[in-house]
Amino acid sequence: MPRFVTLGETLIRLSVPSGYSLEAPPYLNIQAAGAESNVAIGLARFGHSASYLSVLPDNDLGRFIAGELRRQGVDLDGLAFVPGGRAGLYFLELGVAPRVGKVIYDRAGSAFANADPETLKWSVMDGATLLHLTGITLAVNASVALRGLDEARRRGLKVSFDLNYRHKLWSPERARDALAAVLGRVDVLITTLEDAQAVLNVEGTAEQVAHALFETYAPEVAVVTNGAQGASASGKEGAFSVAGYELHVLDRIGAGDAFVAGFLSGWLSKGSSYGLQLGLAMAALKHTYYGDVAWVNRETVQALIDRRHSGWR
Ligand code: KDG
Repeated sequence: MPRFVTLGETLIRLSVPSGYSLEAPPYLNIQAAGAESNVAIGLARFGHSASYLSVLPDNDLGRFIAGELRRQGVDLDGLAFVPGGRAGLYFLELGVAPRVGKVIYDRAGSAFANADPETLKWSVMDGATLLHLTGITLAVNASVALRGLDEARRRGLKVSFDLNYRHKLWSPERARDALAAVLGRVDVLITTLEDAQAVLNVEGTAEQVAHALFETYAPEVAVVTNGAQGASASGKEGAFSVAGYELHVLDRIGAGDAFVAGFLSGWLSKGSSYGLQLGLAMAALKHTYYGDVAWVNRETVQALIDRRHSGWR
């Protein structure tokens, strides 16, 4: 069985109920949320061994985040608690078509952003199969992200990287400069079509962009998601595309991470085409839950895939 490690920052997500404005929240719902911890949760819910490498403040909020990850089955041996720091926050107003959602970050100076790479418990990667991280971590603490890449490479882990561009963290130009040190060193390169265009200036359909990324950066596989349209992969095994699902969107935050968890699980067991199927089913189900977590497991994801194959869409 593969063992996964993900590296990143978990924030506290404070969301106004759907249909309300952040200017007048009747109350705020509190959850632990972060791209890489969402992936660890997805993998753990699939029955995989998933460890989370991060830094949290040694206070009640840090322990709240750790508790949420623990109850999802994520291994926390890679968590370092530091005194005196703070947890990053984000405030969220969910979009309902045609109104787009709104995110306000309050994360400057967080324990993770300020962390010295020496603080992290890199040895949790010993004997693991794959490290996953994203462009968010590169934006928030580049020294930690780059050290993570080195530590994974040194131990012979595969590395998966989701570009995950966040315009509130940095400009496309700054992201492109930082990504130059990363994209040629990963085995699985994942991005949305939109981010590939905006940040990497690669134009075309999802199939064409996946092929271009595979040719340019030579990962084992490049994966491009295109919202409800589906996703494409191009790699050593060949090129594959799978259509997305018709879905009802309650909350899209975390859907990309759900896709990544499904893709990595499927790709490592049966290759890219299965990875795309699991990833898209997992992401579709995530849209139907409030919060960053896809409350699914292997059986519910497989049941959705089977229903589609029996003619339902
Ligand atoms: O993918 C979902 C994340 O973007 C969200 O939970 C917040 O991790 C987050 C971030 O740093 O933006």
